[in-house]
Amino acid sequence: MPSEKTVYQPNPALSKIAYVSSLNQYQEMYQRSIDNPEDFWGEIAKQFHWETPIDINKFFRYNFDVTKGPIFTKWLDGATTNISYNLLDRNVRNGNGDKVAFYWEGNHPDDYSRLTYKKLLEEVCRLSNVLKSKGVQKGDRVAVYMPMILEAVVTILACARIGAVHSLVFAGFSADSFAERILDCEARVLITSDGVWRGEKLLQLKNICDQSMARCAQKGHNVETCIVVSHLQRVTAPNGTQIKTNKTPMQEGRDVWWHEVVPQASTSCYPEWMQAEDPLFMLYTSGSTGKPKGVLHTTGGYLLYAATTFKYVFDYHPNDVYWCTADIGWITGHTYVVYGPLANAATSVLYEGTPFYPDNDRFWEVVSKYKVSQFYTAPTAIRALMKFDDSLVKKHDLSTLKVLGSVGEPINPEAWLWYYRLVGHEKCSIVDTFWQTETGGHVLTPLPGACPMKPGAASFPFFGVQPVLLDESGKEIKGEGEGYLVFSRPWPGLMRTLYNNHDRYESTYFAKFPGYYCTGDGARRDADGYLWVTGRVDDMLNVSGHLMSTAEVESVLTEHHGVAEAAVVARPHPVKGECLYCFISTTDTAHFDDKLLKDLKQLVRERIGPFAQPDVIQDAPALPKTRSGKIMRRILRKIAVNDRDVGDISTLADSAVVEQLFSARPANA
Ligand code: 6R9
Repeated sequence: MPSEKTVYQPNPALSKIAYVSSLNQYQEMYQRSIDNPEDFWGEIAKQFHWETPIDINKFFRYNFDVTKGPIFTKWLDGATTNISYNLLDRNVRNGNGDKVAFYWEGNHPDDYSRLTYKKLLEEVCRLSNVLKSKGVQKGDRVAVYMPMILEAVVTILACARIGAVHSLVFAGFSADSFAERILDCEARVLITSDGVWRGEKLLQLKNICDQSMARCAQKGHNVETCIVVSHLQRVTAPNGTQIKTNKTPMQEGRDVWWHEVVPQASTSCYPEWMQAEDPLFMLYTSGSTGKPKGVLHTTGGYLLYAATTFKYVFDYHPNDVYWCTADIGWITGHTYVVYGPLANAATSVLYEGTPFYPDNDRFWEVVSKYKVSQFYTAPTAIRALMKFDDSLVKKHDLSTLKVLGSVGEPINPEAWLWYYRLVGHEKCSIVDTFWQTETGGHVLTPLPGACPMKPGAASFPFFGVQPVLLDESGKEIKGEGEGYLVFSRPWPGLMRTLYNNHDRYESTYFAKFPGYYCTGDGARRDADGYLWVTGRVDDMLNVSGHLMSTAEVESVLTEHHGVAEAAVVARPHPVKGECLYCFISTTDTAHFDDKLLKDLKQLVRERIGPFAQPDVIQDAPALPKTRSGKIMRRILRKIAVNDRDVGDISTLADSAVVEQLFSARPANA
C-alpha cells in the first residue's frame, strides 16, 4: 500500500488544458482569494446576471466569534438575482438553448431521454406557474420526495424561480422521517412521483407520502397540495412488463397528477428577483442530539460557490459530459447534479438506478454510452464494485474519462488505487472532495490539473477557504499534526443558519471554538501540508455516506417497550465504511430473542429509513458505565471489533461488565 510519501502526478495532457495547471498557479489564486475576496469573487460574479448590482461596500461581512455577538455571514448583500434565471435564461441567451442539459438514463437500460436548456427552461416555467396557481409565494417551503428523474430538477428550479424554498428529503427516508421534516418546515405543498424502480425493487413513493401527510394531519398540519408525477407507467419494469399506476390513490382536492396540470401551463414565467441573502433551499442533516437540522442556504453566495467549485474541481470544459451518481435528495445532488453543472452550462447524466442493475457493470456501461469525461461517486460504491471481477470494468471503453471524483467519507487507499488504475487507467486525476451539507460545496480538495495526488488525502483548501487544526484547548496546530478541523472565515457557499433555530446553529458549529466554524471532523496535516480527514470526532456515524447520530438510533431503539437502554457505536465495515453495532438492555419482562431483533430492525427502518438498519444487535444485560453513569462508548467500540486492548477501565462502576460483553458477542458479529 502507498505511504503518504507516494505521490501521483496529474496527467500532463490534463494539466495542459486545465484551468489551473500547476501547484504554483493554484497557490497564487488561493492567496488572492484570501487576501482580496471582493476582487476574487467579484470577478466571478460578473458572468452572472444581477438585477440590482453588487455594492462593493457590502460585498462580504461576517462574525464567527460568539463572544462578540450573533454569528452571521453575508455575501453580496443588497444585490438581487434569480438562480433559475442564471442557470437557464442566461444560458439560452448565450447560445446554449439547444445544448443538452441532462441525459436521463433510467433504471432499465431501455429507458432514456434528454432535455435541452431551452426545454428545461420551458418546463421550469410551466411548473412555476402551476405552483403560483396553487398559492405558493416567495419564502414558502415546498417539500419534495422524488426519485432521480428530470421532474426533480424541474421542481428544484421552479421553486428557485418563484422564490419558494425547496426542502428535498431523500426518497429512502421513511414516512416518519419525512413527516418530521414536513412538520419542521411547515410545507403546504409536496411534490413526488407515484413510485420508482431501483434495480428490481419497486418503491411506492406516493404511498409513503400519504403516510407522511396523514401523520402531519394528526399533528394538525395539513399539506394542501400534492403534485404527483406519473412515472411508473412510462418506464420498463425489471421483468420487461409495463406496470400500470391506476392503483395510486389520489385524494380529491389535494392530490393532482403532474401531467394533468403542468403541460397546460404557460412556458413563460417572469423570475422573482431575490436578495442575495434570501433563502434558496433547506436540507436536513443529522444532528448529534436527536432532531434533524434544517441547514439553510441562501441565493447569491451559493450560486457563486456552486458554479466555481464545479468549474475548477471537475475542470469542466464546454464539450465535456459530466456524471454525478449522487441522489438529488442529498447535498451532493443539489450542488453537483443541479446547481453547479447548470451554472456552467454543462451537459450531465442523470441516472435513476443502482450500480448493480441489470448487471454489476452498469456504471461503466453508462460512462461509455454517454462518453462521460468527469465521473463523481462515493467510496462505498467503489468498494462495492471492487468486489467484482476486473473484467466487468475492462470490457467497457472508459477512455473519455479525465477526472474521477470521490465524496461522502474518507476513501481508503485500496479503493483509491482501484479507482485510479482500473477505472482511470492511471491517466485520470482523482479529486477526493471533502465537504458537508453545511459547507454548500467542496472545501478541501485537490484540483485535477494542479495538485499531485496522495491516495486518501483531501489535500488542500478550495479558493476562499481557510482551514485550521485546533487541539482540545483551542490552540492552533501549525505544521504537521492532528486536531479538530475548523475554518476561520466563511466562503460564499457556507450555510447561513439552521431553519428556525439560529441558537442551535451557533451552539452546534460555533460554540466550541469561538472564532471558528467547527466541522465535527478531525484532520491531520502531513509534512507536505496535505490535509487528511480522519473522520467524525463527535457521535456521528457514516454508513455508506449517510450521516446519522448514535443518539437518533438509540432513541428509536428505546421506543420499543422491550428495550430499557440502548447504546450504539460505529463499527468499520468493508463496503459501507461504517455500520451500526447496537447494545441493548431489555426490560425485566422482555426477552432477547429473534422476534425482538426483527422488531427492532423493522422499527429503525420505519423511523429513519432502510439505510439505518443495524448490522448487529447484542444483548447487553449491563452497559459499561462510569460512576457518574456515563456510557463509555470507547469500550463498546472495542467490543464491537473484538479488540481486547480496551485500555484503562478503572473509572468504570463495574469493570466485570466488559468481560461479560466480550464473551457474549453474538455469532453474527
Ligand atoms: C458532501 C457530504 C458530511 C460528512 C463530513 C465527513 C464526511 C464527506 C468526505 C468526508 C472524508 C471526504 N465526508 N466527504 N470525509 N473525506 N472526501 O457528504 O455531506 O452528507 O453532510 O456529510 O461526511 O465526516 O463531515 P454530508
